[in-house]
Amino acid sequence: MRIDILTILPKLLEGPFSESIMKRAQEKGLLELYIHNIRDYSKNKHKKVDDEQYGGGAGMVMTIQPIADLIEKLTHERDYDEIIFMTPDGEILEQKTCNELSTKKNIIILCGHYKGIDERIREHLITKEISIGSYVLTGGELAACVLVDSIVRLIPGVLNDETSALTDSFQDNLLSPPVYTRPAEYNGWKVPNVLLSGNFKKIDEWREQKALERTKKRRPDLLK
Ligand code: 6GU
Repeated sequence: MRIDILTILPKLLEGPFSESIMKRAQEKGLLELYIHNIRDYSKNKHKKVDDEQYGGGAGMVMTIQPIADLIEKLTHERDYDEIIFMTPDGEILEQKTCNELSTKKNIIILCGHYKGIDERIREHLITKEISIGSYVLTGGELAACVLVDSIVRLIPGVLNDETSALTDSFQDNLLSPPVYTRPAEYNGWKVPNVLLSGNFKKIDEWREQKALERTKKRRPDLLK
């Protein structure tokens, strides 16, 4: 899978993808990630990427030209399945969308900033708008990191069996059951006996029941 991220703050994105599983996905050739600096495409003599909004009002707006030129350059080189804009007024990201996006070949992710971007970019160039929750971030970069991480870990071969995405919370609309490791007792805090029993049928039943209990208590909305 190829992901192109368009940003005015490329440094914010480089760190998270240079470590651990995201780094390994790239080394294994399962993810091709390109981070583009929108400013590099500005034809303005001061490399400006924003301007005052028409009609007046506080806050700068990202201009069309550098973003449109960059998107046009990319779409001439290959076909993209989605051109996504990260914005707090987009559709809230759910596992279902992560699953769908993980099957795509090429996607572009545009990170918004300032008051927003010129509406005509959204109207004419964007195919999907995503928010990562009902709160406001200073820009779309951290949200883009969340989105990419949630997609890439679903690409076959990215996770090993131990960390397999199949047993994730949310994949079956259930939260995960509690987990324990050695020692069996710490400060008088005990691991549930059933997990030490060696009876795997009982253990599976216990885990299922705990997952259901936890979901009912914490996220009843998932059971609807
Ligand atoms: Cl995608 N962008 C910004 N700026 N804030 C957000 C968001 C995105 N998702 C939640 N809050």
